[in-house]
Amino acid sequence: MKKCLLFCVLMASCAPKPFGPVPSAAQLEWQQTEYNMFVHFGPNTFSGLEWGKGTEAEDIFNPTDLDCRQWAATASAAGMKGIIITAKHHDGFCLWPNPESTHTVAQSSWRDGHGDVLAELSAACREYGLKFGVYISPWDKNDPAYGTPEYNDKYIRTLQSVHDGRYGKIFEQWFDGACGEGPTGRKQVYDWPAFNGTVFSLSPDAVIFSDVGPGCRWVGNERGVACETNWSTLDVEGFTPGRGAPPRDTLQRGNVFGARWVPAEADVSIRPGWFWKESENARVKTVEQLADIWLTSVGRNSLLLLNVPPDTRGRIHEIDSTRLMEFRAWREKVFGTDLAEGARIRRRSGGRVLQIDLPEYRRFDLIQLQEDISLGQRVSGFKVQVQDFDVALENHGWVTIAEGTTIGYKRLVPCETVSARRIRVVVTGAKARPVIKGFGLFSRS
Ligand code: FUL
Repeated sequence: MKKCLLFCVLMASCAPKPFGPVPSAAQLEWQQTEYNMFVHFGPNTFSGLEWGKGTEAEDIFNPTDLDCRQWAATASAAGMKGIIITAKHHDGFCLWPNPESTHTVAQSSWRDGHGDVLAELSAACREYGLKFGVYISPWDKNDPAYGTPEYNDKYIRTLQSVHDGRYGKIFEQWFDGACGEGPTGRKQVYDWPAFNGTVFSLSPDAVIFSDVGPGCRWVGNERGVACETNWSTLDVEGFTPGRGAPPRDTLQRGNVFGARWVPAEADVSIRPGWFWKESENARVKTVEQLADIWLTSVGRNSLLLLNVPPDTRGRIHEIDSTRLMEFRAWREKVFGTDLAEGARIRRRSGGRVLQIDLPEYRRFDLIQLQEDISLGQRVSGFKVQVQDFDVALENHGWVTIAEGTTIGYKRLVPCETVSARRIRVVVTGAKARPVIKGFGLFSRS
């Protein structure tokens, strides 16, 4: 009994402790979703504009066959875990009957003013087991109060009308940083502490997106490309979303010793624009383009938020949904078989070396590494080597096939096709004792 207790105490004292900023439970769950659907839908779907003017008549919003269950079924079949919708874009039009606004579905003749897209989508997400999130643009080109302190109060009540529980749990609140002129030519000074505080008071588990978080950060471009070095930590002191955000290269990389856990989210559209346009039907991204995006986003410690805009019927177009299924098939082909399956994995040198012995020679061209981020992000450099006595006699035959910097939640490292039986990961730099908890090998051919 005593021995057993001593063993437990020893094990506990050897177990790695958290180092630096760590994710909250909500951020961890968010990161594990990996791949979510972004939905841009509103007056722009019907006008063909990317940024509406705010003066559009409410009747312009008139989907002929809205089917949020089709969106949810598509997202689920595509392997996504959640949907985030533009409940309000910069034109100010609200897809729900927001009592704070006179520019909403309630003023349109769509469904005689009784429609509520958020109600339909949140119900569809529940039915399909998806998370539900909202983009509520602070920039409002319609509201006459925009540019005055009164607008901040109205905007807070707007947030409350979505986060008050009527649409169920909201997993992500998307705050776009754009801050242009309102209908009177004035710009707004946003009250970010009050906006964030409102969301947290009603949806304590929501991950808040903005240029600087606090839940997750913009990746610094709209191409779906994080930097190879991508820290989930960021210094946010002195920065505000929109005006005065950190430089874009910082957003792509994070800060190595950043004080807060603010992981990257890569938002990118499956089409050239964010809103649906018939003229872009032939320009939906190819599977090859989506595969590249997967490697540069999810494969570089970022979440992928892929925009799939519904058309004027209010349905995801057949071209887009077919492409999503083809892309899923590609991921299943590549990631469906982990060639490291059955390997004997040994940790050496205080976790700095991971030695992998496969049951036989196997061919691969993609290596997957994962840190246990619940303890913080630690690794700043690594090498992947294979043992080949025929090629190199020095260094016990270890030949480097890939090198990298950060790992984080997930890192996918492409390499030349190699056939190997003994592999090792050597951590060449780390802020604290490395805790690599995932290793995989895949073949893209
Ligand atoms: C940007 C917006 O201005 C675009 O219209 C789009 O919503 C994109 C996701 O964010 O900042």
